[in-house]
Amino acid sequence: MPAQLPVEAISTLSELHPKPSHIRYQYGTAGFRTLGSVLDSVLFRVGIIAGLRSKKLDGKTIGVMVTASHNPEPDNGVKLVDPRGEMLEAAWEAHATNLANAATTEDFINALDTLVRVAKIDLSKPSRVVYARDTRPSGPSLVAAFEDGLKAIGAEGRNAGVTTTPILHYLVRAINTKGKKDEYGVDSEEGYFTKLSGAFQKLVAGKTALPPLIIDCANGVGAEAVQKMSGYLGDSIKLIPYNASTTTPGALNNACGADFVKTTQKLPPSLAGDIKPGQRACSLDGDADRLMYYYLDDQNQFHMLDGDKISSLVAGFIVDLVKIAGLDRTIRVGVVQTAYANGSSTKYLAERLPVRCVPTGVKHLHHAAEHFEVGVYFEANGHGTVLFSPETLQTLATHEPSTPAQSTALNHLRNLTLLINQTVGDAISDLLLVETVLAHKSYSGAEWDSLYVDLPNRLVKVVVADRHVFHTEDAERRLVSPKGLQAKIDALVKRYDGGRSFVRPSGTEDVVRVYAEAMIKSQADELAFRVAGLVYDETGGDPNTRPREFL
Ligand code: 16G
Ligand code: MG
Repeated sequence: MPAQLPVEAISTLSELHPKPSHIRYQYGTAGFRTLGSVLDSVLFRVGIIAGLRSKKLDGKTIGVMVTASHNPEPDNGVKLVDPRGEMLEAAWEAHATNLANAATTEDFINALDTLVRVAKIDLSKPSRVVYARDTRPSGPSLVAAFEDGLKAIGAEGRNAGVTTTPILHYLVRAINTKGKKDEYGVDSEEGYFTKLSGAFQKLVAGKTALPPLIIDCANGVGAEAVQKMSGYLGDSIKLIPYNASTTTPGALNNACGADFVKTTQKLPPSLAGDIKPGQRACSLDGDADRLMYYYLDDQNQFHMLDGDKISSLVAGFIVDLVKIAGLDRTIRVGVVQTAYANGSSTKYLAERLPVRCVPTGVKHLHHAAEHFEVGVYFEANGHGTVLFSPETLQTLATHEPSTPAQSTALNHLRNLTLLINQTVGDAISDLLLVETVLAHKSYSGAEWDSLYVDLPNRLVKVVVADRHVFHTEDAERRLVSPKGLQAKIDALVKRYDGGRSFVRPSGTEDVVRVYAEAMIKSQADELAFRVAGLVYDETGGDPNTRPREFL
């Protein structure tokens, strides 16, 4: 008889983690995410789901990260990581949603039974799960609920403690490739720090010393990782962590962090006075998978260097190295962006290399980037990385350079494959990458910034009765429904010099987002608000409560 679900254990433990009756959960672009206080049952169930996913994949290790990234401190969340360190396969997102919403223990067990049958899971296989959490106060009790889930399904758990999302992704890949040809690194935090810092030191050896870098850690888990990384970097670069108060209540992501900088286009107030004209600094988000750079010019004016600027800097550098190494016929470097990419960045990049636009969300970018030999992907919000295809890694490992210049470029490329965390966007890996390029180019923040001039832009949220009536096409750049709305937007956009605007439902908040850009700031603002007005009216918004700025 085939192995059975341990129904008794699941049932007993499930009763300790009942689902609140009034909540509907959804496994969205960033996993399950909502108030930490209502996630207990979800975490318990995710423990079981992770165990089943591992069994389905022949006992490979699955990752689970407990975090709500840049959200406010009371929120929390959880996401699953597949064996290569990538996001959970889409079909299982639906399974996870379904299981999280089963009303009772009995319904939950029935849903598990169905999943085991439909997905043909062999329950006799082993199951292994590695998990970690960020610094949120709700973390420890949610992890305890999750561990009950592991116990219920009989999965072997490895607790990676408090660490960043990208380190957890690294661990998953390192564990699953251990002792294999494509071994990703030693499967420990130390392995991660050693791998990245070693590559960085080689890449910047002999270059002009880099100035110390102020890092706003969003009062999150990145602070601990930055401090640890500092110890491994020797004197190659000095990192100065700011906003490193991980235990101060309410401090996480509050008036600091990458999302604050990107959405307000301002310096975190806690840094004011400490960064000097000409100096650059950067912000991580609450789980250290996003990165925003910025600097003050000689007039003390703030300038932001976002994901698009990082992408342009990095892609240009890699294209040059590939060319110098004599590999430009075999290795095609491409860039993946979303509709939020600044129009100037797209223009700058498209003049130099292939550029693809995909819908918002890391998994879309990641998959599109895999189609290039070297795929550079960044969202404007600062999440991104660079992927080297297996064939490219092979080419880099075996290529015989014929000149000293080729040999140097080849070595740099090899070290880049080690420096870059290819599983997912990683703020710490990305900032070392940025510093590498700046060291090679001897660029200041201002010189980097001058690669192209950002078009002024504006992002507006519209609260609507039902955001699910909004459907998009063409990588979210056009609406297909509500019918007729896109034509109105088109007519409006035409009236603005350099105008571009698009509307999409958020995947993480109950709002519709409107983006607009134009040649001058006041026009970008006006266009965004006018389009927001169209959206508001279209969905039956009450004229008396129409926000005033929607003209
Ligand atoms: C999530 C996504 C991020 C995306 C954002 C958009 C992952 C890991 N994260 O944070 O890539 O930019 O959602 O949010 O995929 P929105 O749909 O609310 O605009
Ligand atoms: Mg994040």
